[in-house]
Amino acid sequence: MVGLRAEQGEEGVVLDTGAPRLSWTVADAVAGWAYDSYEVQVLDGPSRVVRGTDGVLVPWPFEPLPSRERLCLRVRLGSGDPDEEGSAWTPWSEPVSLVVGLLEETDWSAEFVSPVTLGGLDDGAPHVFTDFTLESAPVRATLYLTSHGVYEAYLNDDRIGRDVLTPGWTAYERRLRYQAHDVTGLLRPGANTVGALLGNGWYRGQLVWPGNRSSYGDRLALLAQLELEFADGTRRVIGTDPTWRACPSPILFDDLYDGERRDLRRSMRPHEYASEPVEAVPGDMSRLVARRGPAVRVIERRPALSLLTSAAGATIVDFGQNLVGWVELTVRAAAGTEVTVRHAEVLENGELALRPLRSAKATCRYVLAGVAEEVLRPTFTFNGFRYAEITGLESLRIEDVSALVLGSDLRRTGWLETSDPDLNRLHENVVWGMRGNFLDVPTDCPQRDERLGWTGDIQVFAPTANFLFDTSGFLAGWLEDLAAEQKPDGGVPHIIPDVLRDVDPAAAAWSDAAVIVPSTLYTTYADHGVLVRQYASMRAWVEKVRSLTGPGHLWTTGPQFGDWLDPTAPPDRPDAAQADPAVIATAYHARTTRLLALAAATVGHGEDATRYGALADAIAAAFDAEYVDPDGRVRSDCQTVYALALCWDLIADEDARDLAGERLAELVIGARYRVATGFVGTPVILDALCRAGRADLAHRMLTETDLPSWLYAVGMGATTIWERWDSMLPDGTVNPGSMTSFNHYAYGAVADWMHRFIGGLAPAAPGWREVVVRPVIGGSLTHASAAFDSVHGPISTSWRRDDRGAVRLSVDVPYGVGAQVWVPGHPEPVHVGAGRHEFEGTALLP
Ligand code: RAM
Repeated sequence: MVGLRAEQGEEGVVLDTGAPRLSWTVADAVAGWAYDSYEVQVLDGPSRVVRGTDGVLVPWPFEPLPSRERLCLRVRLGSGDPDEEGSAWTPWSEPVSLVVGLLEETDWSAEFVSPVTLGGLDDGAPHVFTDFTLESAPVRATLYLTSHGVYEAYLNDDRIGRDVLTPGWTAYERRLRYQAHDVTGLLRPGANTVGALLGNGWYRGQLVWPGNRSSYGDRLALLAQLELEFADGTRRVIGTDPTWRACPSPILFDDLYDGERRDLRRSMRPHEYASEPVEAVPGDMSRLVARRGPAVRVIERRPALSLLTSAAGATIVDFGQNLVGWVELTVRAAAGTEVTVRHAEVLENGELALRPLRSAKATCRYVLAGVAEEVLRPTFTFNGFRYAEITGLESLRIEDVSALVLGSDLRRTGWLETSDPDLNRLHENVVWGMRGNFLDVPTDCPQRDERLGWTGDIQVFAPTANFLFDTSGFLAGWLEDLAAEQKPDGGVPHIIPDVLRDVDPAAAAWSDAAVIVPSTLYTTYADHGVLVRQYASMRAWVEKVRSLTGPGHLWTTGPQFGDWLDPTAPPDRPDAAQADPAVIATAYHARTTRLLALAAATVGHGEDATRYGALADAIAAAFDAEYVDPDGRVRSDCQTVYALALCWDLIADEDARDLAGERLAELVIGARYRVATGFVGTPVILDALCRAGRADLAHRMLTETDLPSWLYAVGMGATTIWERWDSMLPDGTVNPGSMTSFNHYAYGAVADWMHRFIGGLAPAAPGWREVVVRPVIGGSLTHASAAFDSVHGPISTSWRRDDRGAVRLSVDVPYGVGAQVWVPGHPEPVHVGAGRHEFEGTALLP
């Protein structure tokens, strides 16, 4: 069984290229079977046999396709000439359909249009529309559209598609995504109306700090192009131009941070309002790109768990899960009734804890029309919440409330299950942290007046993210924004898209995302194209740091975020860490330069590979000489600096390295297994303990429940990963610091360790072509299983140990992947290929 996909294979995405790369997986291959050729066939079109043994992102085997082309494609695999007798070919894959987007600027005849008097900064969302008449229904109709601001599009009374908050957020000045929808079924002979509501979104709403608006411009605008094809072969294009009109809508106010106000007495139909003309506004068409990853959608509907009464007597709904999205209410009440929904992640003293939201009002208000049953939910905002306070209704039934979970509609690819329910909850919290913060951009948090693409956060979380969900398109697109926002001297902004607009951004671990994130993508998806595209950006960043360090290679200048939110830092000094920022910065410089050298070798820049390899050696040597004592002491002597030095091979002398490992163990034991790391140390601390030969301590630390620890939050009822180890204090009050989110994924980076060391699944070659199966069986765990849906197909492990330490391990490997299996208790690995493999061993740890 062969499964084919084109590019990232995301649902509902038109291709931004006429030469899509193809990939396939092979399921149920008979042992010993292999192919040396593949045949790609366009249904009702040409077919090509190509020699090749790899099915990951192979080049398009035909002439490049033009804009708007659609076709169906299938593949089969085998050896020899498929037409010759005796040749062994698989059956054809299921066909896959491709649609090419608008590749050329000249494909667009529409222009950006904006209302003239409506839709001002303090107005509600305008509706921009046009009417047209059709003599007959078209055989095909495609609507391409995007906006300055966010839009929700309609054809007649039908909402178009399921995507929300489109076109999402990119570096708008340089990259603006458009969407394409097949709307054939929505058109009818006679009168039709097409249009879209426009909200402020990221373009014009608040961003970064309270009251900061219009980061990209102060006029909302729509670009829409409806292309119709009729049975007689004629075509017609209806595009936004100054003949379109604008009118008000039921949305009176909208802002991502503050929420939305809707008057349901007002119509959604443009003809029920007086309308005004629109005018064309400038809009650079060369910025328009098709999206790479999936759109934001409602990805789950969750019923309310319980209704509570707040200390002041208001109704509070508990959804049982901290999540990101909308509250949906079904109500029956008199016209003019005003219903208010406020959101919070936690309760404090029986009320919504609103302080962590800072200035974000996170409030949705509705004035009811008074019809039999009204469904209330917003459009142009989102909230991070577990609790919602609902006021204005005389009564509320629990079955009338649900939470609609919003997020980029990523495909789940990774799972882990253990015998410890607390670890399972921790892992589930990481998954929820990712769901909520992968909302078009990888954000730090989803609830307060921030919600920004902080580079440091995604840099540490990327390996975990790449395992849990298919991030190949999502992060590849975000990296294009990073490169687009990079400064001419190579400086990398601390948030992407960059609305902070620092003049000279360069912070270790944050700006290093420019090199580290593409490297993690290559490891996970073997997408050579990402490295090729990002290479100049990666190199420019390393060169920027080189200019800061000078010939001594030590990066001692600031400002630096350092080991952000180290647990010993006072609540309002998140940067006041134990780790010396120069030690961190220099370690990162070494790490990133090493990754650049590897990338250079991969994309065929041989000279750079040699040069940056030597530079990485020199930086490591400078680190060693300056920051490491012969007795293995690393400057500032705390968990984080040992973790970096050990994980990134920054101590050359073996004895010194062993002593550093011992010192780390001593620090961890001295801290009674509690975490003493911030954003930088946390992702590597358990790996470092394993490198120091103390996997026992890694297990012990992971299962510690006292503050600060991962399981402290679990014990406090957390359902997501918190920004601080103690976002909620042991007495149930909220940390007084001005940054206290309950949904920040950075500390969730530990899940990557859990996948590799508890699940025992680690990639050992790009695209997981090689995998190391090496669960470290210990602590209180009696069984665990992990699964990863790789580009070659599903890989999984499962182990169980009995009371006497006997372990049974099973491993499933797909075609195209080789696994190095370390059976517990055996000194040497076993190498296996496709199939299911069972092993018996003995537990390594008590
Ligand atoms: C905070 C963010 C983020 C962090 C930066 C430095 O405001 O929440 O997590 O990366 O600061």
